Amino acid sequence: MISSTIKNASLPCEDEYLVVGDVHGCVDELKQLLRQNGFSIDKNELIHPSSTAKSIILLGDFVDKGSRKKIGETIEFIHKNYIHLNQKRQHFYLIMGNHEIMIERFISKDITLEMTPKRLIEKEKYYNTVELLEHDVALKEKFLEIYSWCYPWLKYTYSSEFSVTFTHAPCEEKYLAKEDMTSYHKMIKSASRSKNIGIKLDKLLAYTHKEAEDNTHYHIFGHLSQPNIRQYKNRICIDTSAIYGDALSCAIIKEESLSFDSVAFLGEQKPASQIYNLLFDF
Ligand SMILES: [Mn+2]
Repeated sequence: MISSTIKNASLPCEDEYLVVGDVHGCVDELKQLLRQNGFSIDKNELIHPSSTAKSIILLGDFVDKGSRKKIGETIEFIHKNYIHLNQKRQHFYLIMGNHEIMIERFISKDITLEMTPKRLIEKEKYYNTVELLEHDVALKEKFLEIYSWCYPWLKYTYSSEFSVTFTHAPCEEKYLAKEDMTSYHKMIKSASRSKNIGIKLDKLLAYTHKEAEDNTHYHIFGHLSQPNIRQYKNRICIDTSAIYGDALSCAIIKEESLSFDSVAFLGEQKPASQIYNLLFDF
């Protein structure tokens, strides 16, 4: 279960934010994306920003789908840099994804997670981090710490005209940036695509376009593995399917400006495969 402790989710607006979509073990692409946006990485894998006003947000789903080696490296990289970058004040933020939630439930032996044969197949097919953590106690401890650091949502408010809310998954407006457990779950996972195969995302998640507005109060999310950044009015998906061989993307927020950048899949591991279900395809 997600911690019910309410964390202050307001981001200081004097900082500039690099907001990265679903990493899924693509740690090399993450490092490259950081390097191309004003961060250097030293021989100990520590991140150094070019200015103290630069912060990083990862939108969740850091793990699973990638190779065991790369998932391990991703956990190590996030863990050490979370501690390193947040020594004086917070510069590195993590948002909870549905994969982090499920892995925590598996490894903490959540009794509400029944180990049916179907569940064991799911574990192998979708949650390959679990097996890795079951065989590496130190890495499991690091993962659990990372898990405890995750926010269900974050919000950047620059002015009455410009704000950006960040969550892992898209969700209905009524759940966005709310503090109850139902809203937490809605911000972390939207309706399952694997249980709704053949249904177009724009039908399955119709609220993403129906509730979209023509203003600069943005909602940026990941989770939906798209072939490129998808935007409709103030709703933006930045999960550009790095682990499926496409790219790792980020949004860059500075004062009232919003821009994007990407790094193509580097081929350091075998890509996963999927059939794309396009968002905002009308
Ligand atoms: Mn996800």
